[in-house]
Amino acid sequence: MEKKIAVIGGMDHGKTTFIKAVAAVFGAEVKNCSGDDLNIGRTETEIEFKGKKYLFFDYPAMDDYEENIDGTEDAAVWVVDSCEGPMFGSREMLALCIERGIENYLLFMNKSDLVEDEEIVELCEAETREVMDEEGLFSDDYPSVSGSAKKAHWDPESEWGAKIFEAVEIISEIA
Ligand SMILES: Nc1nc2c(ncn2[C@@H]2O[C@H](COP(=O)(O)OP(=O)(O)O)[C@@H](O)[C@H]2O)c(=O)[nH]1
Ligand SMILES: [Mg+2]
Repeated sequence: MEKKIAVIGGMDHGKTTFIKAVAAVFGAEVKNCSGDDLNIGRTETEIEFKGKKYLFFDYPAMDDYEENIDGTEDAAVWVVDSCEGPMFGSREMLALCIERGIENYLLFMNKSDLVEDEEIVELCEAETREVMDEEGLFSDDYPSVSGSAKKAHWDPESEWGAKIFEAVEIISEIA
């Protein structure tokens, strides 16, 4: 059975780029699935890893998540812009996932190519974990990877690509 991995996070924090990076690293196709008028622009890719299939997907807006997240997802990747931290709106998205029954989470601290001071990433991650705690998760239980979806998408063979690989490896362990 295919594992379903929701990619969540604030607008422009890099959800779709993360999916493109996963596709690039695993040599998979990216699909832009346009649905009906209410529900357009789902991006997805399906990869195979260690004999299992994983479907990564995101949507453009909170409404789409509201409509589609149903708890059958095996995990969620929370993509956070490392320059900004958890954006207003992403808390609601996390709360929705928790409420609908998603239990497994990976934090992906994105855009680390733009951050000069490593402390900023750490601060943003700490803020993100605070949101998780406030939403009732025990944030220490959840892994994180910091990387750059954009760089990995451009150059999947690079060290940035290796970070995406690491993220998928972790997902295969938690999902
Ligand atoms: N510098 C940099 N830009 C990124 C990175 N990931 C995404 N972006 C850019 O951020 C913008 C928003 O990305 P997108 O994936 O569409 O965000 P989404 O709204 O969360 O799906 C785009 O211009 C991306 O090229 C990254 O790791 N580094
Ligand atoms: Mg998107």
